[in-house]
Amino acid sequence: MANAQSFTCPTDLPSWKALAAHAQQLKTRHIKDLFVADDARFTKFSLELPGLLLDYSKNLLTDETKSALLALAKESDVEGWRAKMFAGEHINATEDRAVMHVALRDKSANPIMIDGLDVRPAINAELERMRKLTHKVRSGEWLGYTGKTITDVVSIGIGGSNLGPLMVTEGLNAYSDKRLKMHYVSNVDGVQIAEVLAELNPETVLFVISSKTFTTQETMTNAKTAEQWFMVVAKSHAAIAKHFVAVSTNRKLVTAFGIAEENIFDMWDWVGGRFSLWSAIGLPIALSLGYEVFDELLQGAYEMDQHFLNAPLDKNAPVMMALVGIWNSNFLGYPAQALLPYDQCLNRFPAYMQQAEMESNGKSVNWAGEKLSYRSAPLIWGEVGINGQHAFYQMLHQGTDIIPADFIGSVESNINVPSHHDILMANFFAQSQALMQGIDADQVRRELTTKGMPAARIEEIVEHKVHRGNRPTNTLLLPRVDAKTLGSLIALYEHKIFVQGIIWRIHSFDQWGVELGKVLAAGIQPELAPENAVNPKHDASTRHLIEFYKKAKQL
Ligand code: G6Q
Repeated sequence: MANAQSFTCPTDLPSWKALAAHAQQLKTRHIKDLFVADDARFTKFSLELPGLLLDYSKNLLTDETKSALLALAKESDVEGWRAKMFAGEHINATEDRAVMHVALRDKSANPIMIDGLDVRPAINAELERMRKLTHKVRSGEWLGYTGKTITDVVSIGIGGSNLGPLMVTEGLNAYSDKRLKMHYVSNVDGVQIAEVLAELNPETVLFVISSKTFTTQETMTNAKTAEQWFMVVAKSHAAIAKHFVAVSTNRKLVTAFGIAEENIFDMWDWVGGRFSLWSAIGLPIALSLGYEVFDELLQGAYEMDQHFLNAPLDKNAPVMMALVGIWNSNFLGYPAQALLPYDQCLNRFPAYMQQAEMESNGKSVNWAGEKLSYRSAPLIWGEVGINGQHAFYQMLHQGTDIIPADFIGSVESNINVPSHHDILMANFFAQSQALMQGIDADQVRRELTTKGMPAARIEEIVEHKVHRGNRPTNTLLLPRVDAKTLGSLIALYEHKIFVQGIIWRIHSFDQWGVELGKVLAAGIQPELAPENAVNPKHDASTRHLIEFYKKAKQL
């Protein structure tokens, strides 16, 4: 297995030790003073790529920090591991798999070798099948069992088989011709599917069942409910072929479910669920926006892959974002990381990236299974920034914890409503400035005095109005949120996650932490039936909760 070789714990690396000592000095400094001291700060700590500006100058870092962070990347052999990932080595060691979502968007003509096999023909074949299906459905050529065209698509899947397509279709809605109405069902709470089905006609709906394993309980339950709803009206199993398609690695189970062979889209075990929107899991994206738009998304991601592969580390956006994140979390001790898009099209981006980062890097043992003595993924959370300003920004500005944030905005809005975008962007620029600069007591006093407030009253409230600032942010500016820039943005974060996982020496591509709860739920489920007893071996809390639930249900 690829990671089982000996490795140096990051805390033993000279660069880590240097960074730890350096952090003690820098903690006494203020970012605004670093700007005063260095006219070239923005130029030094920003990167301009085609379609993306990354400004990381509003972080508490200097030239010395940057050099030491780059040394950390070198000493951690980020470049070597990057080469291994792109070469299809089994870097997902606990599952003994390659990690090759990059293959899905590789626009070169070169062979892509995984386990001794060129997978390019298989990838291209699936893309071509996606293109054809998309064309047929969108053009009206694909007819339902009563000869009507498809008007609605219901995508059933959860986690990695849901969040990506949902985020992208919602985000790029401005590019949709609205020929098909999209619906997403992920929750096993029947409320969601019931509400979706209530407004649909079985004759004009296409269900896309997306599940890499085709065993996920939530997805299978929703798929069965959809099938039953459909059969009540259609009454013919043959009709299913015109209304159900599936995306999975598990053809056997999909066929057993009753979905026609020709309606099964393949994916592969070397694509992790949370990195799978580039595969046929992205079918709802293509159906909603057209295959060409999906292809643009792939193109954008491919361009970021090429940048990640080829740019020197100090000019490499994913690498620099990863290093700045590590600096903030491991050396300055900040416990979380906010994602704050100032573009409605990125509404779901924080939720999507929350899964990508926290499921990948929320681990507490290293490659050798030893307990980490340092933090891995910080808490990743966020919300559209302008809404956040009226909700949780209070804590970002004045709370006891410092929460570094990524501000993501665009030069042009996808829908130009006069005057709105500049108002939005004025807030975008102002908030990261405010977080960095803050406002001290003397400034507050001056402002309140100018407003005519009596001195005694000023002294009562001055400390409450002080913003200490020194709160780090990155700013990412896109020309606009279109398929290509969104593809690049997602890939940027994917590679950031990869780099951080390598430096932390953790397995980023497994997710064993989601298993235990599933196993326990399977044991509890039969206990919820009235005729069955609650397991007396449960802890007292769980036992009482289940008993309370069962009793209340029978009232
Ligand atoms: C992603 C995770 C997880 C997964 C879902 C759905 O990396 O593994 O979110 O995508 O549990 O799994 P299936 O696609 O197998 O239904």
